[in-house]
Amino acid sequence: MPRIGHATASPSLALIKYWGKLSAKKNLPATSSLALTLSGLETVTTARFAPSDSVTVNGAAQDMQRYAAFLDGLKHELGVTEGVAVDSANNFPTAAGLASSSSGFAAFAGALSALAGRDTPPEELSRLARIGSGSATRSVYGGFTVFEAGSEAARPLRDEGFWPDIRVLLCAVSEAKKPVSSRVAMELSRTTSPYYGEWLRSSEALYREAISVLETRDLPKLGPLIRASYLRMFSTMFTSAPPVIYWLPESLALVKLCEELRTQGVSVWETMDAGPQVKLFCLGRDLETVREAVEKRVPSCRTFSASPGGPLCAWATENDQ
Ligand code: 2P0
Repeated sequence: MPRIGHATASPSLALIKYWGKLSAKKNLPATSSLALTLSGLETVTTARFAPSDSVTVNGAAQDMQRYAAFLDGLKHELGVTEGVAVDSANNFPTAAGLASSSSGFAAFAGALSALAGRDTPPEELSRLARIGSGSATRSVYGGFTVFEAGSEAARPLRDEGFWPDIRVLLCAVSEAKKPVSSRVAMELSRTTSPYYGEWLRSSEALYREAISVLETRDLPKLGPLIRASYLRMFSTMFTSAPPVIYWLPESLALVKLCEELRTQGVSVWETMDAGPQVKLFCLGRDLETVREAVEKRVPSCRTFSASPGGPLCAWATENDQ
């Protein structure tokens, strides 16, 4: 059996959001999401056999409670009976709302599969990654992906070559770890927000329309759907008890900046996830204009640009290569 399993995966940024679960135990999504896998941001993971199970992220030992159900299920499916040491590193801020759990759990599943000497098909890796994190199902694939309500795995929709000119500018306004995990926040939305039912209903309509508009690669048409999805998702957080407010003043400053840029003819459309960071969709020709405007408006903000990224990659070696 090979000694080291390796995997790399990139984060999955949702245009149309997954927010809420049909089953917490099976981690099945209550809404259908449409997402883009991002190049340039990457999780690199290695897995080795060890006397007992351990996980590190960027060198820091993790609380095994968060990983126990995922790791036990994964080992069972892959036929691994030994302990495993899994070490993961991100080249971007972790647990701050830049979707590190999507690439992290996808790469985790890939590295363990490689360690077990398995050539697990992507649809199976996507299903296995789901128990770690819903969005990780999508990070198994490159380009545009979908993860439909009630399904056990994501599927690829269009590969990374489909819309080469689309860009994402990730604007990290704070690198602090988020105060409430997305798992806890989405459960609060489900159980306490009076708007949750309407979110589910209207999200499905947005998803269908976005899938159809994506085919045109027309950003001014897709942008309003991207915006509606994140704002409706946040409406359920703002109206839960207690309310979950991830936004910072700098987040709102960037939302307003996008409004201004659009009035000046720049097609830039923001989205946000479970954190204060703002992610901007634009075309390659507008990227530097948008970046300059962001850095001028919020000088403390760190920006990262991304294009459509490729799928998870997993392999095994006999030693550290
Ligand atoms: C998404 N997010 O579609 C949505 C939008 C954040 C906001 O999926 O509970 O780590 O582990 O399945 O996937 C982030 O939550 O949640 C997420 P779990 P996950 O990208």
